[in-house]
Amino acid sequence: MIGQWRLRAAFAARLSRMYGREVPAYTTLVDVAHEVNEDVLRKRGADAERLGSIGRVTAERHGAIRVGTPEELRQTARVFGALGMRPVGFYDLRDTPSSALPVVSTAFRPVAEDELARNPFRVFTSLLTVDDRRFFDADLRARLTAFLAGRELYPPELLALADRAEAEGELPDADAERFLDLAVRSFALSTAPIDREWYAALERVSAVAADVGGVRGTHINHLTPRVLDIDELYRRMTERGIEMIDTIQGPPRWPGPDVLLRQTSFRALAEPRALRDADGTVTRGTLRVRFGEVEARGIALTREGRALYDRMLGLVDERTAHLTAARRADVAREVWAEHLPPTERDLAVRGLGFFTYHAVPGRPRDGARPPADLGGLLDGGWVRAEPIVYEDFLPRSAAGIFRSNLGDAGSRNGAQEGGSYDADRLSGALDRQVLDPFTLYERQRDRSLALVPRALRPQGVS
Ligand code: OOG
Ligand code: NI
Repeated sequence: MIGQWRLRAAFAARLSRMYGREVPAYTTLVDVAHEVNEDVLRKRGADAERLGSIGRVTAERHGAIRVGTPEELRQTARVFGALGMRPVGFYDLRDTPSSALPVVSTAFRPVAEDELARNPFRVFTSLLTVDDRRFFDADLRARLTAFLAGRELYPPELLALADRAEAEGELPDADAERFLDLAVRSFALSTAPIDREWYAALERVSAVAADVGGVRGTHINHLTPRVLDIDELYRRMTERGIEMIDTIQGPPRWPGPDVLLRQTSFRALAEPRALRDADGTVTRGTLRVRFGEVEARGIALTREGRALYDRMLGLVDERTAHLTAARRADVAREVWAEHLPPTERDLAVRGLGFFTYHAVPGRPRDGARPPADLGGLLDGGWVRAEPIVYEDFLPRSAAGIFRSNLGDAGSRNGAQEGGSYDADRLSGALDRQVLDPFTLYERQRDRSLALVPRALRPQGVS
């Protein structure tokens, strides 16, 4: 029998091998990420593993896919449900300035601590908002709806195996093999010819719409390994002659603790695709859609910490409105130094970062009473704080990654109403609850905190 986490780990590894064959520069990215991780481990020792064991970090990947309809999204949830992955977080990218991104998104990922430690594979999954009138007029919407209704992303046999794996938590070896084979193949780039005119009609609205609604299947759009020093990785990739996008998205490099998520990518490469002309002839052309991304993960921020992060981004925007992109990083470092505490201890005490808390063995001593406040407990060595790693995504970084890899900005009709979309509506479309990431981190922290008072109670006192 193969249990869910082994299925998940095997799926992530096979998907990574397949993507490496499809997009060879991705293999270079993975190799360089591993080299950097080994160097960081040598230099920093145990400290390098503060946000995850090297085993976890080496295997860690996230992928991104895009689907066209709620039904396709529900089927996707069944496939990932088999791997112990649940929808977490809601991201609405439709208002992104200067690029047409007609999608709302969630990420499928494991949620339990031990499952994340075993293999944290996650997939950022975007749903095309076909009924958003700012992007699609009545005619295009009707054609798109008809096109999407006529395709099948996953074979029924795969979905049946997925339902069994989800319900039973495991599959017999032979079924597991079949499931993995069908699942990985569902995310390969399709060789079916693309209708050139249809693809172009969608591309005029949005390159993302064309990537979703212009083809007969879905595919991995990018895969992302995790790296322990993203600035060093950026340098080494550039040295190897691979053209990277011009920034690292997210927080700047700074001397304090890593928080949230920093990401960068190499530019989408021209891939050969079969294109069909109006007269039926099929020719080979190329499309630039798929790329490789890399990320460094930091400490999860509380709601207050996240509000501070968003405020800091706003401040950086204000101060850099007239400056070059290169100066932006310097200004961001200044803003960070002004606002974000420079130590894990202060992130914890000011309630900005998520940690789990653990009574230090050896306490209580001499019947002394522990201090009542978190700062006192940490400073007096009564309690140790372990950072909780950020497992989710950042909407602005996601928009930046989408945007930097689109050839054309597309178009949006500002005179139309987009219609509101939120986590509840996405839960309805999915028929599964979209979980709130903050709640998950809070529960993890609170479970650890609940054990502390008992462990610290002076002996003999009950
Ligand atoms: C998803 C972009 C978002 C990330 O890491 O923020 C993303 C996409 O391009 O489909 O993957
Ligand atoms: Ni990504």
